[in-house]
Amino acid sequence: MNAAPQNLRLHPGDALIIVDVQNDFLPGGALAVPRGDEVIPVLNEYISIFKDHNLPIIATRDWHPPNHCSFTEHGGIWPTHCIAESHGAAFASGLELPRDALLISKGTAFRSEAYSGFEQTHLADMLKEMKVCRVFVGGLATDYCVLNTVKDALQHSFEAYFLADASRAVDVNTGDGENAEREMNALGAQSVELIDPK
Ligand code: VGL
Ligand code: ZN
Repeated sequence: MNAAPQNLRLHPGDALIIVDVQNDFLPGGALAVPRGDEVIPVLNEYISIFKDHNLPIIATRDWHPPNHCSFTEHGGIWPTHCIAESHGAAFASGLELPRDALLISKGTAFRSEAYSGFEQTHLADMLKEMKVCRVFVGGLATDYCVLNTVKDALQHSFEAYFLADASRAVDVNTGDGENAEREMNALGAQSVELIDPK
């Protein structure tokens, strides 16, 4: 239970970033990620580990206006999803986010897509202010918001780890998830898993 991710000793300067674990991305949701619900118990384990180490926990959420440019009816490629304040945009009820988790809303401007938690948000400044050096990123979906959040973390000079057991891919095309993981690894983000997942 209290195992750190795979041979890594967590220390001050580490932070957990949970990406878009929202109803619309779960099975039955508007933009369901296959087996997306499987990340919840695993992320709850990561949450409890980071909490035990007194390390910051950040949760990003897709938080779109009703006319967002990513929606098919407005010229985008996705079904309408994660409208700010809607049930679909709420965090999965089983996700045990601590009260002091830091929330990052993204994709809030109708004109621009924002897959990454760093895009048009204060996430980078926030992390630097907290003296964070390493980020551990997992959630939904591997091939979009997790991938882009990891890439931006590296761009901002954070060390980034991909929580492989706590992420699932949309897989619009077969292999998208695997390719995304390969891309993250090639850019320098190591994949990690819990030592003893439930
Ligand atoms: C996402 C597609 C559209 C994600 C968000 O969270 O990965 N994917 N909006
Ligand atoms: Zn979106």
